[in-house]
Amino acid sequence: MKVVVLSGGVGGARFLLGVREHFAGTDADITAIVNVGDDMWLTGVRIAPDLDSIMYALAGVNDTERGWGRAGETERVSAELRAYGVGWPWFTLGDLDLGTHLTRTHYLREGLGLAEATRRITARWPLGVRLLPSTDQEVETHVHTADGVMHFQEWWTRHRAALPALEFEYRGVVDARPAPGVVEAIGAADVILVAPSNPVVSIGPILAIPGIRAALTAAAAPVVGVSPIIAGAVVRGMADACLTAIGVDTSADAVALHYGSRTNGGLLDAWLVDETDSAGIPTLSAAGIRAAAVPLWMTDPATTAAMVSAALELGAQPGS
Ligand code: FO1
Repeated sequence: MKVVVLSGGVGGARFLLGVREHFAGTDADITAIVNVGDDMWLTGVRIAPDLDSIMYALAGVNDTERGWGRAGETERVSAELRAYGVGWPWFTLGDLDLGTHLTRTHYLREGLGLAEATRRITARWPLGVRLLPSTDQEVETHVHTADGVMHFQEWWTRHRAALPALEFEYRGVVDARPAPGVVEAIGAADVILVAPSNPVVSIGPILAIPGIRAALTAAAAPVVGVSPIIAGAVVRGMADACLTAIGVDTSADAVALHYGSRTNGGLLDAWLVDETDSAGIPTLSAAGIRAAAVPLWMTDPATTAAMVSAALELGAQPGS
């Protein structure tokens, strides 16, 4: 079975742990198409937070308490960079993490694309999931606020998404193309899952890459999304600040309607919501999105695997 997952970083990583768990012991081929909108150049290195969050989580070397970066991390280089006054004082590059950024930068400087650099970097660990960046081009999310325009990382980590966002701009997207393997993976998939990642700054920049939406629309496989919103609140992160900015309510139904039904040129065939959000199912059905409700808390890989199993069942049902 060929499984494609559209994914952001931390939430996507948890979801992918469940996908891998669900298919453990089978010959399933799992590909994650990962957001690059959070990526940036800083102190001479290329940082790809979502690719790295997923790689570290699947490799079991992530810092589960802090939610990002490597476990057992030290910050000696970062302290030196601060002493020199370079980089962002509010953005810490751990020493182990810097090893990843240096390796990536080395490959990019040799002329490889991000997809090939990622293939070589991830070969270090038996992840059980192939990680594909959505694009090899540099597409970076910038946030327009009343205080000016800034890179997504500055808005997110320095301002904790507290500055009201007026607009999200996926800078560079018009010239971007899907990374090698992305369109092929979508076309060959038996099922396409949309992780419960931030719809605006994680899934949004993937869908905005010219060619990806068309590939999803044309795919033979069902597209099943999992709600990142439970009972009107974000499961993690600050997605509500992003949804408000684009005029979408923080509710499971509103996010599904924002993605839209494939029957009307949108993204989804089906949408999995939490049990507490089951009241919205008839509205979604009326909009051409088949929906079901199950517990959506991704407390551990086994619980998440049960959720993945429900998403696959929903995807396999005949169309609405
Ligand atoms: N998040 C923080 O809140 N503070 C940091 O200093 C920080 C550093 C950092 C370095 C590398 C990396 O891959 C991620 C890092 N993150 C940090 C997490 C990141 O800013 C965001 O959580 C994601 O980009 C949003 O998904």
